Parts: sequence; C-alpha cells; structure tokens
Amino acid sequence: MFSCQKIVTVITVAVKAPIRALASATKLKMTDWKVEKEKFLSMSLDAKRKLYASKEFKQISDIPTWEEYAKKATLASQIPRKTDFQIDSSLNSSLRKKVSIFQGDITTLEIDAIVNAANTSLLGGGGVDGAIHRAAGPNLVAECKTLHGCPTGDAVITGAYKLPAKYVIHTVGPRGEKPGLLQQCYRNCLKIMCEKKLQTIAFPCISTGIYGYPNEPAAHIAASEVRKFLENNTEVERIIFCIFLEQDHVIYEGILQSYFPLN
Ligand code: AR6
Repeated sequence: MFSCQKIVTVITVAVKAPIRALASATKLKMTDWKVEKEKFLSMSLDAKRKLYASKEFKQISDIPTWEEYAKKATLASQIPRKTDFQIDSSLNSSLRKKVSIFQGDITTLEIDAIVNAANTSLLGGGGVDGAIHRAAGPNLVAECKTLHGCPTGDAVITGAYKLPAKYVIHTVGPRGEKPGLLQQCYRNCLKIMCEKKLQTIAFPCISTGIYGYPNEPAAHIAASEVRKFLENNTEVERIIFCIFLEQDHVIYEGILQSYFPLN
C-alpha cells in the first residue's frame, strides 16, 4: 500500500519532469536565436550575402540622396508643408543629402536598420511585417516572443538575421489618423537609431496600409519628424523613406520639396 506522502511524491515527480524538460527546451530555443543573432552580426558581408533570402539587395551607395534624385527626375507637384512647421533654412543644403526616396521592397536594403510596421503582439502579420518576417527567417519571431509585445507608438530593436539589414526596429503605428501616436513611432525609432549609433535607416509608410492612416497626412508626419531629428543629429548618414505604392511616391516627391527644399 502507498502512503499518502508517497503518492504526493510520485505525482510531484511526474508533473515536474515534463515542466523541466519544457523549460530546458525553451531555454535552448532562446539560446538558438541569441547565437544566430551574434553569428549574423559578426559574420563577414560576403558570408552574410550568401544567406539572404533574396539575391537582390541595395547598398546605401546604390540609393541616390534626395538632392541627386531631384536633379534627375521630373518631380510631382510640390505639397506645401504645414504652416506651423518651422525649418532652419541654413541646414537645407546639408540635410537634402541626408534623406532619400526609395521605391521598392524594404527587405532588400543592406543598411543598418529597417523599420517594421508591426502590431502590438510583435509576432508578425501581413503587409510589410509579413515580408520582413518571411525574409528574416524564424529566429526573428523567436526573438520577438521574448519581448512580450510593444504598445502603440513605441519601438523596439531586434536582430535582422537573414535580412540584408543589420537590425529591425519594430514600431506599432496607430489604427486610423492619430497624429500624436504616429509622431511617437518616428521619434522612438529615431531615438533607438541614436542610442545604437546607427548611420542608416529606412522607414516604410507606417500605418498607411492595413491600419488605414490617410497617406498624405501620414507623409507630413514622417517628413516633419525626420526633418526635426536631422536638424539636431547631423552626424547620421541617411534616412530613407521606403515607398511601396505609386500613390505614396507622388506624395513623398511633393512633400520632400517642402520639408527638404532643393534651393
Ligand atoms: N516594403 C516596403 N513597404 C511595404 C512592403 C515592403 N515589402 N509591403 C508593404 N509595404 P502595412 P500598417 C507598405 O499594412 O498599415 C500588419 O498585419 C504598404 O504598401 O504593412 O502599419 C501588422 O502586423 C504601406 O505603404 O502596415 C499590423 O497588424 C506600408 O508598407 C498591421 O499590418 C504599411 O502598410 C500594420 O498596418
């Protein structure tokens, strides 16, 4: 006959063993992404390029500055900047070399950081979020899981794994037109850029897809926040507005003429 004490001991052992196994498996998984993250960050560019999901990638030297771009292109009509937004005109000639319009897939950019328009779970989704997770591979979601989400307007940084970029900065845009929260997204991403001493970053048009922020008001926020940041952080090399849709291309060409004047 088993005593009560013995039964309790047997049950305890039976329950604890799988929990311990699960904990050690989880620990192994965590170690996996950490090891992979370090591996990708320390490997040579040649070795890393062999692992990119897409063989097509763009270096910063392939992307013209706004000044170079504007010389070659016939630009869309100018869109005036918000009347209450003041710029320091003495910085115009240097700052138009610090921004770019790039139309295409953000996952092809071989730069310091690309921004992801994520959701509060950070566990992936559609749109640019889906494209980034697909190209980065499963270690990205494994690292994101350890962050336990991100509130709207905030931003967090992770490795970029198989992406050509070094890091992904995930930010959660607002659903619908909420200017204060969208400003926070840009500010918090740029703050991380500074803290991590990153030189190059690309933003998608945060919130303007699935989250339904109207495109032109969102572009005003993007351009004004980047202008403000660059006026105080002139050591940064380049901030890219990564445009996917033709509609945004026309808007950004119009808006950058006002926030980053060409003469
Ligand atoms: N490269 C650059 N821009 C892209 C790409 C790409 N590969 N793919 C789409 N875009 P969205 P949101 C553009 O919907 O509105 C997700 O499910 C797209 O054309 O990706 O902030 C998240 O998990 C648009 O201009 O992001 C969230 O649940 C811009 O990226 C939710 O969607 C943003 O569109 C976030 O919605």
